Amino acid sequence: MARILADALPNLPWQDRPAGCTDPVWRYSGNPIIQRNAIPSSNSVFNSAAVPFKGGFAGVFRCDSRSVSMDLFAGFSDDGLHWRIDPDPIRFEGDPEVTAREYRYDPRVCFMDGRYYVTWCNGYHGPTIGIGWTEDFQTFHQLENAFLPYNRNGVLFPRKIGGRYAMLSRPSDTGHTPFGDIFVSFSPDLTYWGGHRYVMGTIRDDRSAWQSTKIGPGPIPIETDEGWLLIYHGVLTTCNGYVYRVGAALLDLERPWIVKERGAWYILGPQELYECVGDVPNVTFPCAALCDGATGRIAMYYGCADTVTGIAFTTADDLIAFIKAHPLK
Ligand code: BMA
Repeated sequence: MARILADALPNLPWQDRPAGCTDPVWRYSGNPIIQRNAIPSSNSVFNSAAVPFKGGFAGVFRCDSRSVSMDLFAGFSDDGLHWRIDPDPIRFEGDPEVTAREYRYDPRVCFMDGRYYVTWCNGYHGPTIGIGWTEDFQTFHQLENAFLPYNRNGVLFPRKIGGRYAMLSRPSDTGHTPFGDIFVSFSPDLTYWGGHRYVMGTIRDDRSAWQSTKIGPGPIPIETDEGWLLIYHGVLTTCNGYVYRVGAALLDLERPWIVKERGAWYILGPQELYECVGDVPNVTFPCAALCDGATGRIAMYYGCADTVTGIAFTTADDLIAFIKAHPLK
């Protein structure tokens, strides 16, 4: 039985696997949990991140506006399912040359050393990775951008590895990026990043075609006794455009550029109407996973068709058994 090396989270949002379901991940029956018009200005609310906070939950949400601008908003929840999102965007304190907003999207939130670190795709003469932190989800401080453009999907590990902070990312281009592999970078101070190592890339043949165009890290990696459980997105180019599915892999705990296991089969993909129909059809895009160290349960938040937010459930055991049963060879 795989063990999640994290605190217990008895109030993790949860539904049991439906009778007869053999999928590794199952959706919440009340999906989507956040509608596109959750705040007065929003056209869509998706690709967002939640963490345990003060006995309940807090999060950072991507709300695209009705002028179709992209920005980040704080939100709070008692149960992880019903959210109150602040109608005003997060204002970051810091060097005005860095905090000046072009656009902000696809946040992740990582709790480390008493702080909630936020990483996101930040417009700075092209997309790069912004980093900030908060202790209360009211005051947010912004640090230097982690990388030069172009990069999307910056995802911190929840502890230092070999004495250094570690972050997965996906170097990209300034457009819709028809390529992309996952790398890991290290930093002594969350400002200067280096020691870049290649983790894993696309599979450009039919061993695993759902991840043939590009891949990118999703939620904060989950530490288990079998390795870092990485949930990631993979993209296929079809005659109707990109299709975003979700996969899983296990990375070495101390050398996280070494892939121990990787599934050939996706774990979740656009199949429900709210995942297939929206502003960008056929997108399931995971950005956060709550986990319970006591039971191994995982609740994953994911954007649906770039329009609404859903939640789905699994366990570390289910995911690891699934990727071992359908390994990439
Ligand atoms: C990516 C990002 C994501 C989005 C995806 C599908 O480039 O914009 O936020 O979910 O495309 O449109």
